[in-house]
Amino acid sequence: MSEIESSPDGAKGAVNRRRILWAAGLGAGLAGVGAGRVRAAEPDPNIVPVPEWSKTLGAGVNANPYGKPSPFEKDVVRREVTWLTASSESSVSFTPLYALDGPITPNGLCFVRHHGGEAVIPPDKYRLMIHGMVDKPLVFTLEDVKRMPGRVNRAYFLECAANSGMEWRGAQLNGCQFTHGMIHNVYYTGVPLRSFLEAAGVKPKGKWVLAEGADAAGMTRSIPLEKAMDDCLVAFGMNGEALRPEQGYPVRLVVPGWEGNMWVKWLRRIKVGDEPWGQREETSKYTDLLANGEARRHTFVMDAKSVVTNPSPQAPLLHKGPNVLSGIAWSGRGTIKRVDVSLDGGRNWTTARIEGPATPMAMTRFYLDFDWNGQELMVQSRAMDDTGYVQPTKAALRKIRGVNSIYHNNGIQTWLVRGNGETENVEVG
Ligand SMILES: Nc1nc2c(c(=O)[nH]1)N[C@H]1C(S)=C(S)[C@@H](COP(=O)(O)O)O[C@H]1N2
Ligand SMILES: [Mo]
Repeated sequence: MSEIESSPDGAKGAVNRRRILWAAGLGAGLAGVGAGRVRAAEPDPNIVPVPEWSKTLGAGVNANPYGKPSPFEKDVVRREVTWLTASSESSVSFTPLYALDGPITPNGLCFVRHHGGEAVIPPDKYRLMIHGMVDKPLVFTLEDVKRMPGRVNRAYFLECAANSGMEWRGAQLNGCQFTHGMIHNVYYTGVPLRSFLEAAGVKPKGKWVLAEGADAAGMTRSIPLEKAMDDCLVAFGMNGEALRPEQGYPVRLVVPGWEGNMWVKWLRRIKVGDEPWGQREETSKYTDLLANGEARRHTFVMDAKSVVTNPSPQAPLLHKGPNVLSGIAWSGRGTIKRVDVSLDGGRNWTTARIEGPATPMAMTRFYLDFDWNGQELMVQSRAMDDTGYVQPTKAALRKIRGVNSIYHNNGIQTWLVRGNGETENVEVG
């Protein structure tokens, strides 16, 4: 199958992907969009005998007190790209987007990004401090956090600003797990941050908050008070259970639509101040150097973006005839309104079917049923949100941002599907 199977870190040999010119390889007769008929095997009871697994009793109801995926799904796991970072305590593992469906990411497969490894916090020792320019500094236990009135459940995507960051200078990593896998989308249970700030009483001079984590990195970010009072959450649950340790157990900050770095895990304190603090993660990191030498900073919002997850390099096309193309789209500015798909490198577009909830700042699933007769395809998707923003091409993005950037690459992705179904990360020029 794909080379990802043989090299678990995915990327070796994927460097310098072939740059495909606009018209290259595109003959006449592109795939007809629309469903054909799936041909199933003739029903002959003699060739479908009672299978082995029907002849003995299976395992009991509590063989796994905490359930696990089927052993046949053992390859559906987070993966690292080992050459990307020097140590795994300050690194990232990627969501296996190619093997997932629907809009929600399972807890055990949410990508993980640490700067100082995972903090282990006994829940009875947990404390959240609200201080700085407030009338009354407060300290909350975990029980206090859970007793706050106004608890909510909200699905939001979290995307690291560096997602697709390795692709700024050209197609590089061969799989949507690696090009787009620094994203997850879960249901958070938590309390609006506003409630904590109001309890402490923000002084009129307070305009920013500093959020700090209790991990060895002590990660800190400045957040405008307006955002903190708007939709940020102090979250303790994900997809109906406690936060996973790697996602910040017992409490993390949720900053809807804004870059993942601001979603401080193992949240320890919120300090109110009158200006941003200029921490490492908002100066030397998470700024983008433009071609003219100026740096874009405080680029908080994640713009609309999408990617086709099937087919993709780790999920090649296996059958001619009817196929289901699938992908995800999201926008930090609002709700995904429409996703268009091209099978010919951006010449012709068909509107995909959005399926399942499309809510503000959450991941949205789309499908396109299409027929494949074995010809080469150049698969792309283009997201639009309810502000009217349209996901740009990579060429358009480079025109404004140059190629020095790491962060905020939301350009349109292209997958080349070859005649044998194998799929590769390419760019149309
Ligand atoms: N305390 C703390 N919070 C943190 C980080 C960290 O290293 N320490 N990493 C940040 C970054 S860069 C991202 S992209 C997200 C990743 O969240 P996840 O690990 O749940 O995917 O958490 C953010 N919050
Ligand atoms: Mo990040």
